[in-house]
Amino acid sequence: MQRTTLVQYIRQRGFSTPGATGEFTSLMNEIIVAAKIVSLEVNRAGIGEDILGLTGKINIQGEEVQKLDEFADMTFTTIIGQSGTVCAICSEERDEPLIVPKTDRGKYIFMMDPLDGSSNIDVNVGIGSIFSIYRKVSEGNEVHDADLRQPGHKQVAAGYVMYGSSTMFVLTTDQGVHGFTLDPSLGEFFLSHPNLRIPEQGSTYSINEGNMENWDEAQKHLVNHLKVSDPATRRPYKLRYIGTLVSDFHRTLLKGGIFMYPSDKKSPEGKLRYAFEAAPMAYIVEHAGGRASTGSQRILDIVPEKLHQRVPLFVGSPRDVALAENILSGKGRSQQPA
Ligand code: P6P
Repeated sequence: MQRTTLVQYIRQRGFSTPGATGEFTSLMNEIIVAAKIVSLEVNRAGIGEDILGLTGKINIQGEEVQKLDEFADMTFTTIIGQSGTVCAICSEERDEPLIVPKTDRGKYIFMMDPLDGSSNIDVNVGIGSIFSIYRKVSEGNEVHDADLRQPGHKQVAAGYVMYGSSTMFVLTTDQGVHGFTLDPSLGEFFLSHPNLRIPEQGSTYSINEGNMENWDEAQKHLVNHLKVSDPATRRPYKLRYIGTLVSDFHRTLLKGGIFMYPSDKKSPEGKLRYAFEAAPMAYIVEHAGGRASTGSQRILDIVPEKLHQRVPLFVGSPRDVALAENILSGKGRSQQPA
């Protein structure tokens, strides 16, 4: 049986895109190389060289930087920075954007969370890389703020690499959401999950209930509503929470349900970063028929005010996210017994 590789898929997409110059194809191929290198390092972490553990540094998010965080950030930055396809690289791990030297600039902006789920690295739980690609919008060769603070609906592509029981590369451009699984014996990603579509409604909710005392009353009401038994609405929902966005999102994408990281007293703007986590996941889920909001506003409509802006995130099956918005707005509370 003919098995399509990710490289072949990208090339075929390029051929079928009017006016394509090949620059996007080149950029995607560099992302694939970086993903394979990080996957290799993640999968042999703990064997031989000392790649696990902390670097002793704190990043702009105020989080302890793991050695694998730094490795992933350097790998993606170096490979993509030299590709001649991007003019700026923004990373969750870096305070400031990296502006590519004029001689190496291309027309794309690359945003990434190089290694998401750091707290799970040393305990061998799923982690991942998240990326997002925009076109430069300002005139001329200089990179401006407007290029780095675009609303999520301006993305031209978004995806993630999940370093789990197998390494998966999930990608959306403007032609559906597709999953590719790495065959380590060949070092190639093969199409394994074509045309992913999220179920209209799921039966799981995903949230860190350890934060409950910090939630507002509407959030508490929403989670309690999901726990009440009502077979007609598939309740009670099951709780699934891994603590790595890529893993919790991937399960939600395949099985349906809702992932929530609301704002709370501890994180008044929410914890997750707009450019590096919420916007790419929102772009992917909408292309798979799902929905993503802050609980009241569509994620992809937000114009970020700063590079590391955080937002609340409710993402998943359209019916589940709509129910959450309904209850959070207070409208749904009267009809929905807790
Ligand atoms: P908490 C990982 O650190 C991360 O950025 C996301 O991958 C994940 O969804 C979230 O934070 C987990 O946060 O507060 O539950 O540990």
